[in-house]
Amino acid sequence: AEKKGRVEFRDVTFKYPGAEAPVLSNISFTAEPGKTLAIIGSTGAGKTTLVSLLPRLYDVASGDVLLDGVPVTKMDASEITSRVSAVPQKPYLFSGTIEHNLRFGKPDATDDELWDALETAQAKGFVEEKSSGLNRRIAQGGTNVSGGQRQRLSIARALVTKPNVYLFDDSFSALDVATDARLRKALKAKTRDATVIIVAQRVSTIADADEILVLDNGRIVDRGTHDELLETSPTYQEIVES
Ligand code: DGT
Ligand code: MG
Repeated sequence: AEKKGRVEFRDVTFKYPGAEAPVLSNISFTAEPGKTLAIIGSTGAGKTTLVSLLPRLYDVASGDVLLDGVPVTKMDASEITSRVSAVPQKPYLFSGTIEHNLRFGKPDATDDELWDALETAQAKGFVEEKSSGLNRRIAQGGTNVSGGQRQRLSIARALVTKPNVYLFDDSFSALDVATDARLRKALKAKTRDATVIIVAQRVSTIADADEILVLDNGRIVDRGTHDELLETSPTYQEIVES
């Protein structure tokens, strides 16, 4: 069967409700199953806004966002949620147990699936270190868990649902470089058939992506692989040097 999870943006322009100027203009790209698409750009460039359009946190003003050829505006929320897992830039945890947090997108997941996701997300040791394990309580807002652990639990939660598309919005920035590398290696093995879209700040996080979009001021100013962009994109070079 054909792999599912092809994401296509067709000439997308987007304005926040009530705002005057668009924060995204004429965005077009395709992300394919089995591949990793990365988005990089300075703060305020529009990266989070861009990835919020696929799960329909907002709807586009003009253009189309398509999932396997179908505009997301024609899909219902439960279909999108089951097919697209987004790890937000500010991950949220509910007050409740770790298990409750991990099962959020897939209530019938087995314990093995939870541990497998935790292992991939480099969060297994953190959960094992207390005897309460999966029953460990997370305080409201996840305040008894560090930022990096919140990110990893949020990544594990996304893995549990086994979606066609993963969106990682700056999900690796709170991790040290070694953990970041280990996590992405494990992730790659687990998401082989899925479409992976990664928003990143660090070039090292995305250097091996199949395609990188350089976003500046709401526009894609350059695109290519890491090696191509090093040659062709002054904006990318600036990010590399920063
Ligand atoms: P980051 O996370 O700091 O690297 O920045 P990006 O690239 O994720 O930028 P983004 O998409 O959060 O913001 C793009 C522009 O949109 C920026 O000028 C701020 C504005 N913006 C973001 N969220 C909202 C919102 O909820 N309402 C309005 N009116 N503007 C917003
Ligand atoms: Mg952002």
